[in-house]
Amino acid sequence: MKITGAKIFVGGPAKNYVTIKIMTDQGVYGLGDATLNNRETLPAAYLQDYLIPNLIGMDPRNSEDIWQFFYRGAYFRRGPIAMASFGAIDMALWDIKGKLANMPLYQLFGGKSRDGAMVYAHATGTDLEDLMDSITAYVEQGYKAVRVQCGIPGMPSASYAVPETRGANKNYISDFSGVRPKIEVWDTEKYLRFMPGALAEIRARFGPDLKILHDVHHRLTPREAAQFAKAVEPVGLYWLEDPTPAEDQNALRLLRQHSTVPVAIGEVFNSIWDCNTLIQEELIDFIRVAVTYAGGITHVKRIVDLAGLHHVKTGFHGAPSHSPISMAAQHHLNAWAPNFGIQEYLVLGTPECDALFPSDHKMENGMVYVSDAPGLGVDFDENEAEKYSYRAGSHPVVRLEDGTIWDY
Ligand code: GCO
Ligand code: MG
Repeated sequence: MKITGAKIFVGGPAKNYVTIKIMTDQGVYGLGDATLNNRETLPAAYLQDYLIPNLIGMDPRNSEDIWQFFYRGAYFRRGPIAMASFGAIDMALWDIKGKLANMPLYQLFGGKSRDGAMVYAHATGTDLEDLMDSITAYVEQGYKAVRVQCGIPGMPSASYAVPETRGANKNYISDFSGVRPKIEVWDTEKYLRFMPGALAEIRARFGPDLKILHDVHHRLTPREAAQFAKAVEPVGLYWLEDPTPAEDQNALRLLRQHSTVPVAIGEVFNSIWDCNTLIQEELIDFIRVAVTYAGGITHVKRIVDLAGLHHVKTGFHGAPSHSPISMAAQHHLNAWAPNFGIQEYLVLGTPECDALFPSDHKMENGMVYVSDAPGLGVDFDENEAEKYSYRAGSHPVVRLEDGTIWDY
């Protein structure tokens, strides 16, 4: 069996997705997602210029060997662009494998460990009351877990994932006004004064059962993160996400010495080597990698197995940055993983998105039920894809009030 060709599509209804379709001499094709948010043209070029010409003629069933060929063969290993590109090919090869076996992917991993996988939604508010309304709406839809982000009093601009005006829906994933980012202003002291009390009020309002998550988005120093984690301990958070910049593996040691709050990290990690120390030293509770830019199913499965040895559960990244193709790959891993924790899930479910990526993975009452179709269980409509093209976008850049650059 041979790979005969592959096509790349960049674009989408609400944001740019990078989709690969790999064709074979037996008519079976596979789909992969190489979306690297706000840098989408880069994995597309890596795939187009180097990886696809090498793929042609290879046996698509040898997904492990193909992964090793590209990873080791690159010499300059890791990094989000390369790993997103390898990841997309890997997903597509698993999709082909599942279709050849006539089985949904979770069967090839070891079958189902659960019926449905719990997901969390994103609640956000300009102020605490606005946020309470947003949480209520999700609770009423049946969600068991909600990530909560709130505007900080006195902060000169909206902070991470928080809209400018009440009830608005902020697209903080991409600002499509071009490659020049918007500037957001941040003040750690105001955040540290306000947020622990706000989280306590949310717990008091919604009672003990709601799983409350909060994302610090890498903005605290290790000492500040330890202080924050200690302060929010009585809230009983499901997790505290990215309290410190993710490159600094030492940072979490100090937090661990001061608090038992569960820590989630890893959405910017690309490799098992980025989380090896954190997992083996049991400094984290949830690993947040995504199958897209952490090298696909083959590599993420290794991370999941390593994590399982150290009581670390999964909490895969699922911001709208990812297309329904990589989300489908994660639904299959979530159905199987013995150490599954939770899945971040934002309903892309617009008619345009469903038309571009038809699938029958189901979301009901805050749980995802994986599709039983062979392979990934998601398709890609090339005619629909012709409606969309690449639009340049960017993440905001954060500055302190005196102008100093800070972490987004
Ligand atoms: C999350 C993330 C995202 C990122 C986004 C960047 O927890 O969902 O922090 O919201 O900001 O993926 O592109
Ligand atoms: Mg995050």
